[in-house]
Amino acid sequence: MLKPLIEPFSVVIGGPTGIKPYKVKLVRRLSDLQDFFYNKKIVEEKLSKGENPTVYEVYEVPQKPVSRHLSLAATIIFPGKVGDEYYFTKGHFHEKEDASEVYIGLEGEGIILMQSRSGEVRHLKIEPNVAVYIPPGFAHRTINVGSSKLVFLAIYPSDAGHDYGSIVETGFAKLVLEREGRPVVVDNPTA
Ligand code: M6P
Ligand code: ZN
Repeated sequence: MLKPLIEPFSVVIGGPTGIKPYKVKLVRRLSDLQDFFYNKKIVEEKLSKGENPTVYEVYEVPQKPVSRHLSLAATIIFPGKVGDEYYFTKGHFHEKEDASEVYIGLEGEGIILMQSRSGEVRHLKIEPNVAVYIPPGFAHRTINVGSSKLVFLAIYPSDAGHDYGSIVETGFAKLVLEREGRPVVVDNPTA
């Protein structure tokens, strides 16, 4: 039987939301990321002073969560740090283990940290004119290592799902920290 047709559409890339139009907006503030930054003391201090900055925003055009669809999302990570650790996305494994993803850099400079279930770590640069392929089985976190916002487009199977629990439990084996004004990838002492 023929599957019902989905209407083709396009989005415009650029502007304050990364893509336009979008369907869903997510805002992740420092309080949402309390369990993810390695220096929890600094996070607590900031929050207790009433500081709760937006770390990143996601503008999505999701499709029905079935395997024949791809979803689009633009992510904007603002520049900033918690102590010496640059702002980042939570990072996730896909619930559907065979789901891959493509990131395309639009603005700013960042690092994509990838880690397999068995602890193998890879990292690649993301910046304008760079597309990064994230193979199945790698958790992925994006870190803004620049002084302006980092914007990237993500394209992923709509039924990929997000598993954040494993990241909270074990942490990424590497951290991206500022040392003498430059980003360095170091071992995570708490992982
Ligand atoms: C990209 C995609 C989204 C993801 C977002 C933020 O746009 O990978 O699926 O939600 O980045 O990343 P996270 O969900 O790890 O916070
Ligand atoms: Zn993903």
